[in-house]
Amino acid sequence: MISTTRSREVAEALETGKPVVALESTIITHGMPFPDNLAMARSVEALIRAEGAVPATIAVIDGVLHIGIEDAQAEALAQAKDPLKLSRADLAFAMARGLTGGTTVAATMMAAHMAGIAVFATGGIGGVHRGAETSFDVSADLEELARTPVTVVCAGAKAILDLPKTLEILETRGVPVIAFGQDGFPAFWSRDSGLTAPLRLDDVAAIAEFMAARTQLAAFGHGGMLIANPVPAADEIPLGEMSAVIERAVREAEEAGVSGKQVTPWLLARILDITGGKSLKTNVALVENNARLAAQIAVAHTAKQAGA
Ligand code: PSU
Ligand code: MN
Repeated sequence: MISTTRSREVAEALETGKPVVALESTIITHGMPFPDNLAMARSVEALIRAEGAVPATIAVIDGVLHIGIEDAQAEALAQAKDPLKLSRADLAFAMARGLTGGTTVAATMMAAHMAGIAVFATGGIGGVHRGAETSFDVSADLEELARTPVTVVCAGAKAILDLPKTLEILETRGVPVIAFGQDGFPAFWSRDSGLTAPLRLDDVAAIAEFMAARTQLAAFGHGGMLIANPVPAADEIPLGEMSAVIERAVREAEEAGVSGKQVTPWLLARILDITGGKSLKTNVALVENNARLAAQIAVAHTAKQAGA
């Protein structure tokens, strides 16, 4: 038997129609080292509360799918030995086997939608990897965005991916990609990727309007949408500076024969090493920035639903 549980705070918020923001946990288990991962997990929850919304960090702990975790559980996840990285393909597997793992963007979207949560904040989404024409490595995150109606706030996608191909797949699969407050599609550590985002919106009310309009067209079976929120200027590492680091890490991953779901965590850890921790500081800043925006969107979205 599989089981799902909601934290008290999240259950109460959902039952009374308060704004809730989902958070993923692969970023805790595989995206950042301890103790920075734990500090980040705590600070994003605090930022969401400060905006008047309730955070719901999603993870599988001993086979139970948690929608909202307690601080002690975040602490355990942040230090877990060999936790799994759970995407659509293996979420139910971990639950059936009583295992522990962080949920990716794809699996977090599934859980959020099941729980009735419409807004989700993360750092960066997975996408089409460089060399995908031979490796076929395309993240399940893109497929999930195409099918599951959750608004995902991210800082774009990392330039470890093939960004033009990633945007092409999102367009093909009917996923709106909206840059927030600028024309350019942001590239995670960098505010600009050199690519123009397909859509642009400049304020939270306009995003809530767009979400409501899509809900009205639900008969067409819409999936999610992506809000690409550039990292604050004070924290960014310009693309020019990141490019050489990324090239090197991607080359080394190929030489080491890294494949499958190890690719993204391996590259993240390697880039952190090469930049001497500078990339991590930017990573934390952009996740915090996304949590703040996601909370504001959730507040505007619930107000709109309530007819306010
Ligand atoms: N990108 C990041 N940091 C991350 C991830 C992606 O900048 O931690 C994680 C997210 O959980 C994302 C997952 O959903 O990696 C994508 O992995 P894959 O490419 O194997 O689908
Ligand atoms: Mn992959």
